[in-house]
Amino acid sequence: MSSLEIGVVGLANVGKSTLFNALTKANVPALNYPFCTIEPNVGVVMIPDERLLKVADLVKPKKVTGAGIRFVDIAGLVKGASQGEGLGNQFLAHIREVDAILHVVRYFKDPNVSKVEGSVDPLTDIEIVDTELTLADLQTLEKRIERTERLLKTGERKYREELDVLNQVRDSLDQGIPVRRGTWNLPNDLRLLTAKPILYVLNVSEEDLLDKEQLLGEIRPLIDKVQADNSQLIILAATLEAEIVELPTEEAEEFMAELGIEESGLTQVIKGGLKLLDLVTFYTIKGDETRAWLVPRGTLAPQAAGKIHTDFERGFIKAEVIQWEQLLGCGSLAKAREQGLVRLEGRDYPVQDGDVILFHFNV
Ligand SMILES: Nc1nc2c(ncn2[C@@H]2O[C@H](COP(=O)(O)OP(=O)(O)OP(=O)(O)O)[C@@H](O)[C@H]2O)c(=O)[nH]1
Ligand SMILES: [Mg+2]
Repeated sequence: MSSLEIGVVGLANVGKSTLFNALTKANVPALNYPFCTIEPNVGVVMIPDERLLKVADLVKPKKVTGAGIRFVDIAGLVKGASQGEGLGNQFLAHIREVDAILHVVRYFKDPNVSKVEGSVDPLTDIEIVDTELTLADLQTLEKRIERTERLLKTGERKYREELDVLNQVRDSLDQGIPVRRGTWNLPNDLRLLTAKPILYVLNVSEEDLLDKEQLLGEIRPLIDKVQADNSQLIILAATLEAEIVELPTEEAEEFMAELGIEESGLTQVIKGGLKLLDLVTFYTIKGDETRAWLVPRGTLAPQAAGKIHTDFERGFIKAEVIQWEQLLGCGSLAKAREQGLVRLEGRDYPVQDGDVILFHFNV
């Protein structure tokens, strides 16, 4: 994973592609027509990072590379998608590989934009999508269970264990409990959809944004659900976000202030995503490139090195580490070394957010 991958899901016509466009500035058609997204659309954005810019200002490399977020926009789901309704299941396959799901829920009430599943009702809509993800997972599990049962005949013990877990997960899913609620020892390649963390985006109207208090009162049940699930909730107006990305920075800021928007949708999604997945950022400054990298909190130095190159992980010797602010304070890595502020860390060092790291390895 060189970037964080996020798959966008939701019912038809809720504003997924509008938001995807705003987030990536890509140009996929956003039309008032259900299922206008018929090919999966993929867009990558670099994560804006002030710390990276400051470090680069000091190091003056030829190239500065931020960590990326990759968005995958898929067609709207409908009731029965997992059974092949609508454009259905085929699209769910496009998001098996993502790290997290961005679930767009419609709250704007525009009679001109047809709504496929009845009235505007976030919790019911979420349930429909959840059900489809659950059904898709059940299908994946059934297939896997069949395969494992066949492999069991080889007499290898691990298949017995795998089958037990698969059956337990299936039973739990059958009761409507998403996989992410449990801690299962599942095969890595299974990639169940309900195992992925969820970032909900409530797509509201301009008026809703102007009366936040009223809005928050109205959606209390949704907020409670999101909290109970350990998910994250983002509130934005996709159409406004799409307008904002077209404006020059200064005008965009003015426009946002007028509308009471404190942070752009992209900033909110990035922050929410990093928090949801509990990711930390570290920096490398070697050679021509100063670069930001994302790893899950608790990642040890050799595995962090392995993100850069698999050889780095295999041949890992040690890491020179300094917090970015300390490095800035010293003025250069050489001076930081002189002052004894650069630490030597070994294989058991968990990378901290904001570390600048120089890996030593032999290949
Ligand atoms: N009024 C209003 N309309 C919106 C908003 N967000 C999206 N729309 C409109 O809703 C229609 C559908 O938006 P899309 O972004 O294409 O929706 P989608 O979820 O990608 O739809 P499918 O790909 O067909 O599932 C378009 O006409 C958008 O302009 C919003 O916040 N307010
Ligand atoms: Mg779309």
